[in-house]
Amino acid sequence: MNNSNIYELFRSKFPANAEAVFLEHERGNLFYSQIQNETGQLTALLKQLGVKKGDRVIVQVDKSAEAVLLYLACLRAGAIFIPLNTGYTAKEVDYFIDNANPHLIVCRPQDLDAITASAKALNVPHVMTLDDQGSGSLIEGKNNAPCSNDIERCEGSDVACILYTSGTTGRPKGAMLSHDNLSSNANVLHSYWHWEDGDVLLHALPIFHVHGLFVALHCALLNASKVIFLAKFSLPAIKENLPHSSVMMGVPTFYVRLLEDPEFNENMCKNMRLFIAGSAPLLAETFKEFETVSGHKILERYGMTEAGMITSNPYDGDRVPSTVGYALPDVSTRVADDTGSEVPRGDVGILEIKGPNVFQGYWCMPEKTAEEFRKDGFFITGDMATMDDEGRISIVGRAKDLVISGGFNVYPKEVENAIDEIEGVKESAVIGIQHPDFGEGVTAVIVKEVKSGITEEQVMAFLKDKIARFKQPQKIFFVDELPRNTMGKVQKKALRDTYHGIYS
Ligand code: MCA
Ligand code: AMP
Repeated sequence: MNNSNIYELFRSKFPANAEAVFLEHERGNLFYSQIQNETGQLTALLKQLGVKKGDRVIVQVDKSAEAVLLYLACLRAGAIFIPLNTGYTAKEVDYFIDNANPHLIVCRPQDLDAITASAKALNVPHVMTLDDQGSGSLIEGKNNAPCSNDIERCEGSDVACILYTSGTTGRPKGAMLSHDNLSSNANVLHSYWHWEDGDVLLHALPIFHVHGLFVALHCALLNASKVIFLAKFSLPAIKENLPHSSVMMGVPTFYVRLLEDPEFNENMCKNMRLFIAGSAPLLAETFKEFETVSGHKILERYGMTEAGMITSNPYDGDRVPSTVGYALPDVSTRVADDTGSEVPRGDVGILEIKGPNVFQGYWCMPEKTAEEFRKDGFFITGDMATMDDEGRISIVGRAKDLVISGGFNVYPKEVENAIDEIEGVKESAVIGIQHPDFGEGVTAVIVKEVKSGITEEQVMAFLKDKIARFKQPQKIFFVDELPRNTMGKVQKKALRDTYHGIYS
């Protein structure tokens, strides 16, 4: 019987050459030939700690080669890996710990006290640390552990990872992704984007979301490619490394920032084969300007946490700005009305999808899962789209109330709930307004209680420890009342029209 553990797939592609570099990072190189032993020791450590197949491991750490090894070791052990955005506050992390009920939490040393207190309160058996230099109690434990040869036997439908995504109710949901969800998507992207021998990936994304963790790293692993692994996006580091790279993946903000740099030029891209963008809409003007300056047409693709990648512009055919291309092989898509019936080609509807990439449901939330699937198995993405006669898809809006800032999702309800808790606030509405750098800027419109003298500074001070920095409003406006329709629902479109242009 085959083992569907995705680690087995990666292992089958490790190159024979002992000198082949996997991650080139700021402290040196991690070689492909080291992965099996390094993850073997981590797997043994996980077992010593009592982590069994299906147990959850929450990981909120800075980006490092060791963090990638920990991810691979969790896969190998059959544990369920749960990466968390390092921007989340202790209060937000408490929710995830409570919801996921992990056996182990790996955190940054500076968060150890807070996490230990939460772990104690929520009966989590183990907390370990890992810092951005690759040190911590996790690594000490690993160095003292034997090297396991095991790769846990998994069914394709076994859950490999849970990634939290917030919802319109403001309560984050854990999307369960199986080994088959991940491997089917990785195989498709590897071939769709024509990965070649010798490709080098420039990696500047965080590794706690689908884009940086799955799309980027899985493609590189399947190709046995070298990854230039930057701790974060920084223009000087990107400019220095672009000439030695052939593939880069980024959120639109990466491309906007590159274009603002007067030194960025075509020569820097001379070895580049492919620039890929996603996680948020890429403006047509960014696509065109980038082509003029670099000579490259950015390949835009579309996806979401619940399904990995769903559509892509073609590698060989036309890459058309403001479109996200075609459904990937094996993925079925339809643009539907609110009953799930397909609308005529060219009409706007909600994009629904089905395929081996689509997740297994939300962790411990069967009713939420049921709400988002049609009876025939199609998942309702909440994105508004059109499809032309050839099947080319454009994302034209969102039916869900969501703001995307620099590629990070912010659910207005979550921010509104936090603001509404503040004494002196009667109610609030949070909207996304076009922003030159982040795509959308989180913007709050607040109605004070009568006689309240609450200020912008007080609101920001209150939010500081409540919600992650990227969710906090970039601008706040106080108004006498919010615009409402006859049903009493806040008219966010009217608010977006009112504040349009405030960031330009
Ligand atoms: C940082 N800040 C932000 C953001 N990032 N504020 C709003 N939105 C953000 N995205 C805050 C910082 O905390 C800082 O606050 C201030 O903004 C300025 O920081 P700056 O140095 O300019 O930002 P940065 O650190 O350079 O980060 C910008 C970034 C980063 C490089 C665009 O946000 C990023 O790497 N985004 C990628 C997100 C991503 O991977 N998304 C994929 C999700 P202060 O000054 O107060 O300290 S997966 C997904 O969506 C689906 C599946 C898909 O299709 O891929
Ligand atoms: P997440 O929940 O972080 O996985 O974000 C997924 C959402 O990001 C999708 O539902 C879309 O709204 C948005 N998204 C991702 N890629 C694109 C794209 N290329 N164009 C427009 N929106 C996108």
